[in-house]
Amino acid sequence: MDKIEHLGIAVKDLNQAISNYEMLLGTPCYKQEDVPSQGVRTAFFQSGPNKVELLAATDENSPIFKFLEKKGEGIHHVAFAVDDILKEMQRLKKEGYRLLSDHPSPGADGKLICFVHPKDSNGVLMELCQDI
Ligand code: CMX
Repeated sequence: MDKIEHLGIAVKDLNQAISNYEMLLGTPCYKQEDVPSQGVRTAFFQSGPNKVELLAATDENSPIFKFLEKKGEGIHHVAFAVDDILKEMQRLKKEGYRLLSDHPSPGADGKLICFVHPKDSNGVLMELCQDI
C-alpha cells in the first residue's frame, strides 16, 4: 500500500461540517459528490499533501447512518492508495482478511474502492482505493 489517500470522517450535518472544516483547515471544500451505492454524500478537502473526506448518510440504510447511531461523529475509515486493487484484494484474501465485497466498487473522487472488516484491522475500517 503506497500511502494514506484520505481520512473519512462521519458527520451528521454535511453543510455544517463543511463550513467548520473550511474554517479549521483554511481551505475550501473542492468537491461534493453523492455515492448512491454507499448511501453517502461526501465533501473533500485537500490540506497540503493530505486529503479529508466528510461523509453524511443519505438514508437510514447507509453504513454511515448506523455508525453515527452507534458511535457518533468521528473518524470512520482510513483509506490507503493502491496501484492494483484486484491484486491487493487477492493478497489480503489469501492472508485470511475479510473483505467487505467480492469486487471493487466505484467510490467518490474517481476511485475504485473496497473495505477490510474493522475487526481484522484492530478496530479501524480500512479502505483500499485505486485511481480509475
Ligand atoms: N470503524 C470501526 N469499527 C466499526 C466501524 C467503523 N467504521 N463500523 C462498524 N464497526 C464495528 C462495530 O462497532 C461492531 O463492533 P462491536 O461488535 O465491537 O460492537 C463491528 O464493527 C461490527 O459492526 P456491526 O454493527 O455488527 O455491523 P455493521 O452492520 O455496522 O457493519 C461494516 C459494519 C464495517 C461491515 C459496514 O459498515 C460496512 O460494510 N462498511 C463498508 C462500507 C462503508 O462503510 N461505506 C461508507 C463509506 C463509503 C465511502 O467512503 O465512500
